[in-house]
Amino acid sequence: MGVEEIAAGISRMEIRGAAEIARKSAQALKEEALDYRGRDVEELRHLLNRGKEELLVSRPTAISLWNGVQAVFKGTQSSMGLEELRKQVVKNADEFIKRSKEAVEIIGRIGSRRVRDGDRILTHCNSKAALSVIVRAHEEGKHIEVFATESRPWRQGLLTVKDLAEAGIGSTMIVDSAARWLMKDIDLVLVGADTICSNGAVINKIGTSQIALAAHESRVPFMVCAETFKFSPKTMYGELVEIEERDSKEVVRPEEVPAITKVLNPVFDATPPEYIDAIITEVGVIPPYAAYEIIVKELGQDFLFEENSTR
Ligand code: RI2
Repeated sequence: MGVEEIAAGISRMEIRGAAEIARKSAQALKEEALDYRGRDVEELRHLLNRGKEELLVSRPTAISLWNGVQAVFKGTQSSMGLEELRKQVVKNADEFIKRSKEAVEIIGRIGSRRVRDGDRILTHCNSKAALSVIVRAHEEGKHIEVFATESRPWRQGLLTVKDLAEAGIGSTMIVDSAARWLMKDIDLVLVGADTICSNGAVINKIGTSQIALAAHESRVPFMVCAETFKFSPKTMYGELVEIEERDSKEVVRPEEVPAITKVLNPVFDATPPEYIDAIITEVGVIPPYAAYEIIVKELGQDFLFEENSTR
């Protein structure tokens, strides 16, 4: 599939999940470079930059997509010849895809140590990073009970209960608004992330912040499972995260509400760091306030300044 088809698939959410959209975007740019049959390095560079812009607008909230695309372009100086540029793009894309998959597995191993035998775990939406922790704990023989929210309006919870069943784990689904009612019976909340800001705030599926609030009220540990490429260098320089609002038809059919009625469909929200007990990454378990360190150490100071110097 070419860049255009991948970008369209991501914006229609046929391709979804913050890590998966980043991997598919890297793959699309790799194929763009491999399929180029011209002999003009500037033409290839133009095609890759055009592809980058198309991919970046497909899902504006998840920084994983931006970090994934940036990783593909790393070290592609303008002095490079055609074959050198092609090789670098392919190498970067392969490395990003490989490391991103390894990261999920490492998060599972590290996160499972925070799951106790007998824990009742609540998860929201469909996060492969959060599921990696849950499945790993199950594989290690821990007796866990898993509750999954439906995650309206896209209902990613249906994917979660299927993923769990495929791993041999039964689970219980609840409607999103039952989360606080259930919290008295929960021992641990595990969710994913689309973007983690430099102040430790976590952008994730709409409803995450309400669950975090309910967990905080009930003293239930609330942990975010996220690869380091979900941390946002842009927020370090003051940029705010755009909260994607999608078509109201994902919430109700037009004929279900009076013409005078509006329907709002924001699909992400922000959870402040004070409601987050830990962020489980592939480089370790960190407090949300260590997000700044992760951004600088994992993405590199020079890279940050370079990106912002072109503003
Ligand atoms: P992984 C998803 O967004 C959910 O918000 C999920 O928590 C997050 O991406 C991270 O998912 P959407 O694609 O990368 O369902 O952990 O809108 O799979």
